[in-house]
Amino acid sequence: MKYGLFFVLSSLLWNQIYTCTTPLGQRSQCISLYDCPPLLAAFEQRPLSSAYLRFLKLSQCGFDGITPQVCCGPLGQPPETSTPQSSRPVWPATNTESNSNSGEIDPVNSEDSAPAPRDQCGIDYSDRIFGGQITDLDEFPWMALLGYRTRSGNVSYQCGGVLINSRYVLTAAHCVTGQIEQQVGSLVTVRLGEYDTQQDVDCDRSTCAPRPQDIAAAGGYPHPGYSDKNINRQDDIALVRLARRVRLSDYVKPICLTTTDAELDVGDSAFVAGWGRTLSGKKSPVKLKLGLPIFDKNDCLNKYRPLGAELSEKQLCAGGAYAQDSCKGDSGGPLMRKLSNGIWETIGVVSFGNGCGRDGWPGVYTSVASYDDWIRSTMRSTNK
Ligand code: 4AZ
Repeated sequence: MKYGLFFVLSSLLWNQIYTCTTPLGQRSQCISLYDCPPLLAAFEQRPLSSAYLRFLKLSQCGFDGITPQVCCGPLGQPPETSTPQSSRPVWPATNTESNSNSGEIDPVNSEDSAPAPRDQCGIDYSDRIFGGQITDLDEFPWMALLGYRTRSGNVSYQCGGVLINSRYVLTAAHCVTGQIEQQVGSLVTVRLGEYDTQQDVDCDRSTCAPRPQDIAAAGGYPHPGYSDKNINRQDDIALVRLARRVRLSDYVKPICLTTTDAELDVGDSAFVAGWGRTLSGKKSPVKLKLGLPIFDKNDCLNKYRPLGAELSEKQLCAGGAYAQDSCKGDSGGPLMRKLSNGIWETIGVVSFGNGCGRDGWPGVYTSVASYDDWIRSTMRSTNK
């Protein structure tokens, strides 16, 4: 499908950034489609409606190698409509078919400036017993996969994250900035409602889940204190704003953020989930989960100090048993706990470790409680 569109768009050859006029008559810049969130979001809709296709064609201003260049601006109804029929507008905010996948780019909604309200997050109706590794189809419906545009033009999913309201995903700073950009590519898309990455449609014995939702990443906001150079990975936390609101369902729901006063004791059980590397050394195609105990902070400090990683008060340690750990690919995903009222909250973000699953070596997690203010203020300032 994508190559089909590349072909349609390939009528012009142009590879420099230059100013151009969008189909809506605005002056803008001719840049890569992958650097233009509103048009990328339209491009990634499946099925791709003929209206979006037409708008994308009108927006195209060149080609850089195999990458279409677009005159980047908001989607809208272009002035001269040569398409017959349909007097009904099909462009953003006017498409009210709730189940359609034609995916308008939503206007800013002030509800998205804060984490989901406490009565609307962390709800998981699945009732499987922990200890098994494979999750239920509808378990941990807040899990997100972060996709990066590689040099070859493909999307590679390399990090996890959690949905915290209809428009924001919480992840690790090292999943949105630094080495990952050189080693993998830039973050371009977020997948929600995924279960088995090798199946188009995921089903269990009785039901099938809707297809996953792929939404362009409109912005990645790493904590300003994060630096790749810090071996202790302090402030390894980030928010990703989606180019449109996700459709919530049984398979796509936000998780709660832990409240700042929540105490954690050594040995308390916590859980990680994701599609990261398993003992086999390969990334798991299926969403996995694992129960882990909170690890003593002082013991953890003493373990990591000789490696030059001085852990701070804003980090948590969990795990430490052989082969019971998060690993590469789980980064950015959550360390979670289930409260006695059945509500799930995220207490940590998968950050780093000394390898994976080594006996006596817990994984290190960014403590979400320590960043409550930063999360809220960043959501307020970026939801524009
Ligand atoms: C990684 O490389 C990674 N065991 C993530 C988490 C852990 C180790 C490595 C923690 O992304």
